[in-house]
Amino acid sequence: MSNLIFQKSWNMAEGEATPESVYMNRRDFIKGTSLVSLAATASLYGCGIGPTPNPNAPIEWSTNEKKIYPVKRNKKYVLDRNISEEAIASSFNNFFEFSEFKNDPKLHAQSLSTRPWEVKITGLVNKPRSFDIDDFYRLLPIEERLYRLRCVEAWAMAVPWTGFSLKSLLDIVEPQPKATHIAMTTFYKPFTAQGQLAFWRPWPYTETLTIEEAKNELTFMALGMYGHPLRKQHGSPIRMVVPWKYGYKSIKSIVKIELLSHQPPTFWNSVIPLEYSIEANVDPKVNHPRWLQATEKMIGTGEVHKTKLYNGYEKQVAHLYV
Ligand SMILES: Nc1nc2c(c(=O)[nH]1)N[C@H]1C(S)=C(S)[C@@H](COP(=O)(O)O)O[C@H]1N2
Ligand SMILES: [Mo]
Repeated sequence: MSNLIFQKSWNMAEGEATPESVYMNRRDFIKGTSLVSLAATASLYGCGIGPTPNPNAPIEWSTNEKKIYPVKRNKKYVLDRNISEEAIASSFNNFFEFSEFKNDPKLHAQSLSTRPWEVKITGLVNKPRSFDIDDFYRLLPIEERLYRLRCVEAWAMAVPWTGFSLKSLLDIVEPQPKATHIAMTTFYKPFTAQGQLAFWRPWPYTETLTIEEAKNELTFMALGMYGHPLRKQHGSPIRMVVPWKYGYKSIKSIVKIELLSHQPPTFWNSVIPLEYSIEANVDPKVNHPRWLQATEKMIGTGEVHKTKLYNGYEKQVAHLYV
């Protein structure tokens, strides 16, 4: 990573570089820092917290991945702006399991082991089962899609994702008619992902969609990005991408998908409900208490665009909200 790129990604207005959450009371802060420094000390003394991560770690390709790339692009999904530079997208990340600062996950996430990796699908389905991550390459139609991703912090990127529609996976497990919501869960490994030592937060990270949202053609499960398997900072080996909702809905490094007959609690909504709604549809008219939503800034170029309702995906999703 050249210094130039590194600096560029940090040349953003202060508000944009503020971590997703700055709310923590003083007592929590003191408890938290002592626990985190305990972990830091433990790692200094080599207490099994893992090897020093290498930010330039090469992407590890499994046999199935080598077989499938390059993946054909689905021409249906077009962008109204240039694709963001990969070096920028992969060094400016929200991944609170590893850090609250956007330039750290590219370093710390490298210590996450992503093989073997199981994704368990449970709850109100006729055929509950566990998938090995490499099963997805064999069982599902894999394609590339260009999508815009819009963070609630008013920055955006435009990227090529490789993966499959969530609907194609749900069709295999057969949701029961009673299922109204899906709940998705990220791994819980506090000694690898030291952000999870922040015990005042409701780890593991969770997100939800209604079953109709989950089955929408746009809801995508990404295994890769920029023509290769996901880098760890982007949520390797599998993450969701919901392009008409704020980025926090696009949960990374998923280990469980559960079909439910109620709306489950979610990570950010439990932390600060007034700032992070469960629905989280991109809407230029609804301001976040800390970020005006009328415009958005592209990472890397700093280009400013007007925010579009449903992030410009109105045609595909507006019918879900009438
Ligand atoms: N497990 C997990 N998933 C997560 C997050 C996180 O902290 N943990 N951050 C979210 C937020 S706020 C955004 S904007 C996107 C960022 O994705 P990117 O780093 O690939 O750009 O991931 C989302 N998914
Ligand atoms: Mo975000």
